[in-house]
Amino acid sequence: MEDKPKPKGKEIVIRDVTTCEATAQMLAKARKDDVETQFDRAANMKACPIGADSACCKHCFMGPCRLNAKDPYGKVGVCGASIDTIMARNFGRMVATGTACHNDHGMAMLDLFRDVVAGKIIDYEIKDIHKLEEVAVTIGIETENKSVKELATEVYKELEKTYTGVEGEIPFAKRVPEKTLELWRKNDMVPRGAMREIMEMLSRTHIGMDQDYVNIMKQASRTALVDGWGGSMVATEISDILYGTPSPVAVEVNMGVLKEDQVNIIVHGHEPNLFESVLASVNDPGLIQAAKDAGAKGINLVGMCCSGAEMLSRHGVPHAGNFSSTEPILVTGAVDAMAVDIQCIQQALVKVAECYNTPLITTNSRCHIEGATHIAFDEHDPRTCTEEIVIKAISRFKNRSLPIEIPQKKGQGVHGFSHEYINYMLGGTFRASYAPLNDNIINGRIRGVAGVVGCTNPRVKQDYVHVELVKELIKNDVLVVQTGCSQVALAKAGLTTPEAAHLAGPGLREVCETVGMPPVLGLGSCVDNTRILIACAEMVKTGGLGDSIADLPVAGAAPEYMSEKAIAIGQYFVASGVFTIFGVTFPLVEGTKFHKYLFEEFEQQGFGKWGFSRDPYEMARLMIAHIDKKRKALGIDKARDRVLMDMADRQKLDSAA
Ligand code: XCC
Ligand code: SF4
Repeated sequence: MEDKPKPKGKEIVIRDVTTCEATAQMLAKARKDDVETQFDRAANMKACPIGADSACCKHCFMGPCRLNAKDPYGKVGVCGASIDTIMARNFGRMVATGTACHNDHGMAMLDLFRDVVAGKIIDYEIKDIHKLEEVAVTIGIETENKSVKELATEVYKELEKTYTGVEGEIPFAKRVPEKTLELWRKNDMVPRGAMREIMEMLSRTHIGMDQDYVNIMKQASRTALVDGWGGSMVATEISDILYGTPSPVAVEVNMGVLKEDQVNIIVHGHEPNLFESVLASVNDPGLIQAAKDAGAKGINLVGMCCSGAEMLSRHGVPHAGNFSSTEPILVTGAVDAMAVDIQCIQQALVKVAECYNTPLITTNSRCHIEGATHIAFDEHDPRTCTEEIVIKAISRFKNRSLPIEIPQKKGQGVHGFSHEYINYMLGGTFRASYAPLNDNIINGRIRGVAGVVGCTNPRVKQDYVHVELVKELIKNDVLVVQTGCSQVALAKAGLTTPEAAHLAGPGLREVCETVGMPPVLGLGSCVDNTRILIACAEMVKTGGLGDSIADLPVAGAAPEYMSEKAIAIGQYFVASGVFTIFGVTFPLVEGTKFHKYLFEEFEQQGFGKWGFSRDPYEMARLMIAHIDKKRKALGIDKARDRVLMDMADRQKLDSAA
């Protein structure tokens, strides 16, 4: 094959680039097959050092200008822009792009919802009326004596303001704890509407506009907040209303979920709409028969990345792996079709898929890829597209000619912990509430809560930082909540099982064993990070842990992030009051005013703050230190000391015996 993406240049040492055994096995096969992946490209593409420091600006053509990270204040851009202005503008634009992606996704969900409610779409329906009512109540809509259609129409109209609002506050601002909201109001940071905030962010970063990094970051925060408390939250809530709120379900993960004797279809991307419809198609008796006629035992539907994480949480659909495994899985030769929608779809998939005769099918009008097969997906007639996908996969199965190698790696875990479910889990159906969680934090059995989320990135060893960080946190009695590719890393490592409680510290273990829950709770995709925000708001509301999100003993991390969406998520957590630490690299020059602002001064103003480390143990140490600082401020550090002393006493007794 002429176009084969042959690995060029430096050869990778496979065990240095991933701890995922299935991915490692496929990287070895890829080498044999002469096929290149992101790991090879990363090894041979030195990251641009100036870009990595965010020390360059190409916002106008008097430049592009590049400053010197070693002497950041030694010069300015042609227009006079300082290093702090340049870094803040770049940061603001990253937040705007990430926020745009999540809002674009949320808006697509809302479009679908509107047409379902209006009866223009019949392939989807409102599945979770209880959730619809709950959402209505939180945004101030009366639910009494209204039909589902009336209520849904009102909810739609109100939530639409998340995107189109030009003044006032976005609807879900009503969910924000009063004191946190007051702080935003004081700082002019309450989002009005996503389109407005993203537009203003882009405008303010144009040449000759906002040139004060503090003021630029105010708008960056407002833009990020319209992601977390806006578009992403709408995406999560509407998906729950249409497809059902997740509840715990046992699911298989890793490449071993592929089946040699079945037609394997992978769906990869972010919007659940495509995936839900493919799920309906693979259960179509006619198509199942067609698969059997082609010699297959059946059709095996598998997810990857974020829409995969949603389907795993909602319906127990098996999940084959995270972002960095999307090329390696094609190397199995067992994938009969990969259908993608939007976000995190690497262009390189086209060539790898070609090497193994796998149809790579784009479906969304916003994401075509040169060389891929495009089959347009339309929610008004979804099955036309998804049936064609299945037919293409069956035909590929029938004509399989290359050897197949499926890594026999498969693990089971429990996923699907919505923020609602946390109520029941700890409180029981009898007294569903967050009080037991708060109590266990106050009495010190649970030291605090950490969100560990985000991507994988070939610049660091795949899954390694996620897994080591989470292990370290639970060992220290920190309950971990997860989403996205990070959740899949931990699922593959076996930490999303109740049995993993034995890896937790004594306090957390006791809670997990009593309730029968894993010490690591998977909440779904990246837009479902909003479940963490809501859980934080519930913890504040329940009482005993301060009166703003910034008071909570919680912390967040995206240890292997790669996308601008992750930057937007990080900023909305920071602006909401959470200490958030990133790995890999951080786009700024250390020792500058901007650096100090993000890493220290934000917190002094009552927000959260940013942190950075590449080392999982150092990350854990910083997160735990922060949690302990918050415990101390709340005056609950004593309770925790007592627990520790009890343990120490017990050990003393043990050794004396
Ligand atoms: Fe993409 Fe969402 Fe990152 Fe994974 S975690 S690499 S953004 S798929 Ni969302
Ligand atoms: Fe250079 Fe200023 Fe133009 Fe940026 S905006 S490229 S710093 S002149």
